[in-house]
Amino acid sequence: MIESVATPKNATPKSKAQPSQSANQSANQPANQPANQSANQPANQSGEQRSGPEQAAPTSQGWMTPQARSTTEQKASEFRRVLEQHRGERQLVALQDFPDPDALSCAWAYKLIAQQYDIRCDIVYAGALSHQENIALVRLTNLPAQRWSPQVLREKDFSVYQGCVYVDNQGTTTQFQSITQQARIPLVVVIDHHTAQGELNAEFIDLRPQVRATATILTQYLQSGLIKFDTNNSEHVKCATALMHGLRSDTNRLMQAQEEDFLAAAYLSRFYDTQLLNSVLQASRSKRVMDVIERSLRNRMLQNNFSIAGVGYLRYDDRDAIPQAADFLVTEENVHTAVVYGIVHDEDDDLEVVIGSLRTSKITLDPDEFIKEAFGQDAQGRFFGGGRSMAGGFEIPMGFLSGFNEASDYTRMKWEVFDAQIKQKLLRLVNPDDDILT
Ligand SMILES: [Mn+2]
Repeated sequence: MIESVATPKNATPKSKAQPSQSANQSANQPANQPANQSANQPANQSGEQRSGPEQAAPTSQGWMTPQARSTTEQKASEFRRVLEQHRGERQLVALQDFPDPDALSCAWAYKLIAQQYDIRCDIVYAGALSHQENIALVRLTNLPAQRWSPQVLREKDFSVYQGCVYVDNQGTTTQFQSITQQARIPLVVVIDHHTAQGELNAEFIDLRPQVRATATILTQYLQSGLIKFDTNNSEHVKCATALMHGLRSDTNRLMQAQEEDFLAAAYLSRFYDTQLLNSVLQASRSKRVMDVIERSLRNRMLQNNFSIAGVGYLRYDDRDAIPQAADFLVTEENVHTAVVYGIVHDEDDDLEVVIGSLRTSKITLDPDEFIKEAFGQDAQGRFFGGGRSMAGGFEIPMGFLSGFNEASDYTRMKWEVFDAQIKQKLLRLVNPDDDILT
């Protein structure tokens, strides 16, 4: 675990806004928290000013674009029906192996919605909470997510679950996909904003690739009345804060937000705790993460407005240093796209995997397409990665070459081979004309 997370000292109400480092986003601009906003005065005065829930509901619906409203209305009634059919069951909400704030907060919102149907949810991830803000988010809000290590996974009895749920992913980025398939746990719900990653066999699917954050979708469900948030309920306030963080984090602090994301944020502003959010955003980076960022800076190669950097080996718990380094490299003048990758070593399982992140500010570059095109598919026809608007990631298993070797020459050689291979694949797209010239 990264040791540097927000301490209670950082979390004092008096602390002023610091430069924000949204979990997946660049980190060089202030968080712009209005100074006069106070967590103790949520904007929700509807209780006093209006006369009852039957009038509050249409107001909430008003916080949506007409298109979002019709999608949400249609989806919400389908969602209700599915939840009703699964009343009293126990479900596994599987997050990607390295969950981000959008995923964590949406899983929590789903859990709260499902609770109303007496559905008990366990929110689980198999990898690690790597980003300092994600650790702070989980600790400071008591977010009910559990890490199941490879050992726990081997010993768990999955027969207690009647259903599996993916939020902010489609199973392709979680080890739980194969496990739940083997255990024959039916896939009940998928809610995501990534582009379709293949055939999905779920009872309820809400895929909206045009939406910038899954938190926007879940917030629209809240607005449609699937659960009524209450500012006097601290769990609701914390979940709304987590959703606000997820939404901001996936939209580069709302800079890439679209109308419906802003409207969702506006709705959440009635409930969320600004001071709590501020504490999460103030989590500092560990030295090891800083070292990876330094390596990326030193090793970067600039070509055709791309910045490409291999950072060598890093520990499993520091995996999130890679997207943070990419966030940083893309801020350089004349750079529109940054790709950072390294070999992540998992000591628990003595496994190694190449992990990479792409960040782009170029509107015409589709990260999903770029990564699929650059790295292609594995023997089973699965892509090594994909993306959403402005960001993408990839994971390439090292197979037979995986595992620690004491000979430093061998370790160096192995890195050089992977480094050269990844560069070659990327440069084919960065310099498309080279193929013709040589
Ligand atoms: Mn997301």
